[in-house]
Amino acid sequence: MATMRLGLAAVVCLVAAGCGSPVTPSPPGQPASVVTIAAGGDADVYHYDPPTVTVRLNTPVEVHFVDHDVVDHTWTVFDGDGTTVLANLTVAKEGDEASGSFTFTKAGTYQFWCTIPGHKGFGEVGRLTVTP
Ligand SMILES: [Cu+2]
Repeated sequence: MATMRLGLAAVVCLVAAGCGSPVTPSPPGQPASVVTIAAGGDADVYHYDPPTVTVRLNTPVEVHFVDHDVVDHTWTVFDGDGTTVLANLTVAKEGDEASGSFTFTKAGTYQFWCTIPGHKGFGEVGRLTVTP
């Protein structure tokens, strides 16, 4: 019973916020089921950390999007033509966090960018890969 409780606590901790670590990048190229993406920060306001994310086809992924500076940001995943939104999270101030569970049903590579005017042009873009 104690082992079950410990296991449940670990799962809750993972889902909650990465246990105190603001950024939990998945190993490059490895599909992740829980992803923390940061916007802004000391080095550059208009960037994502990590800028690339890999997830598995038809498998829910829990995304935590955290704002590390004082302006709004969005994490918006677009289909290839750039007009269809596949996923969207918005944060409004430093320390703000938005979370959502998304299931991507088509394998491929997608772009995400911040839809706040000007931010994409400053380089706030990234890439999401959905692997079979
Ligand atoms: Cu932004």
